[in-house]
Amino acid sequence: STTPVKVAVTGAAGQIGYSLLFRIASGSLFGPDTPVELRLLEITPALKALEGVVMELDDCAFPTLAGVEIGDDAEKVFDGVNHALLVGARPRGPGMERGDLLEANGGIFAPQGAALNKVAADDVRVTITGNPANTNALIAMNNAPDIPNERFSALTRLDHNRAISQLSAKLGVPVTEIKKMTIWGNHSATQYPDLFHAEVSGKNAAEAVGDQEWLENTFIPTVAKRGAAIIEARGASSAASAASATVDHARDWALGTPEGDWVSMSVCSDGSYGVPEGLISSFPVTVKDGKWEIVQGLEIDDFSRAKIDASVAELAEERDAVTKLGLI
Ligand code: NAX
Repeated sequence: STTPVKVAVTGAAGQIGYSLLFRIASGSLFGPDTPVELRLLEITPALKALEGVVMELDDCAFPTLAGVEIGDDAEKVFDGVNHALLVGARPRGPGMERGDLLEANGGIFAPQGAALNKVAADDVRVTITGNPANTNALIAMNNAPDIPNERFSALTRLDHNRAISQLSAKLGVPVTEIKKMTIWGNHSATQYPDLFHAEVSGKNAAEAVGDQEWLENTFIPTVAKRGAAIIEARGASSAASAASATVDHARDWALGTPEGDWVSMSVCSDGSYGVPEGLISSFPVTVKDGKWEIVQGLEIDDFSRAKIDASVAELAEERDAVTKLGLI
């Protein structure tokens, strides 16, 4: 029998957790032949609700679910984990400034990074979904000195999937015809969804659209502000789509990206495309044998350059703020 893959999920009693856990347990992440053991972290007051979620997981009798452990102590829950999906975060409350938000999340992601550093498996891969995702990932990474930087990532796959969906609707083509989508920069309103390198049925997507006005004034803001539109319509933030994107991200990182395509992941910059080294920024990446590589050699025109630079400047500001707070 195969040894189960240990997957930690934080914020497991939250809305994303309620969708994500069932996807992982049912085999959507590693396929029908790989058993998974779930390690679920919550804050103490949410443990009772989490017990209820675990009752429902039990009631699904998933063949791939080898076990579930829950707790409020990161060092226990993260023990031996191969994948850590850090979803739980502190949302921005009324009257909270960005600095307050970064500080509150530093109080979560610094100790979680340190706990992973201490007890996670040697091959651990860490994905941060909880916002502000890129900077939370930066904090966790910098508090885990023994885990290689390339094992930390932040989720921009939801933005990537949203961009594919918007383009598919605009051109009336199936999503399967769209390849090489890229989200650059921060998972925030400054993100840059790039159609100049994307392909539709093998042809350049920006040319297939042939409408710079739509690209600039409809496509980019629709993708970047989709989260707010969901809240407006649903009365709650995106959850199932965020869970689905988290599964896509972790699966492609573990099992690889398809030949002739790439995905968007926020990873530690090596200076590619002028993004300062050490920032966790979204790039086009391919994955092989569990290792991501930033796609090299793409030509960046002035329009794209300005968009990437603006989003990266925001990431640099966030890094400076958490540096001042002593979080990294
Ligand atoms: P919820 O508020 O429903 O759930 C968050 C859960 O995290 C709660 O159950 C809370 O008790 C728990 N939690 C808080 N602090 C914790 C800690 N220190 N350790 C363990 N658990 C802790 O939020 P939900 O809708 O599930 O969203 C979770 C996070 O994902 C938020 O930060 C949200 O902003 C972020 N998102 C990120 C997206 C992305 O694309 N990167 C998109 C969706 C989502 O907005």
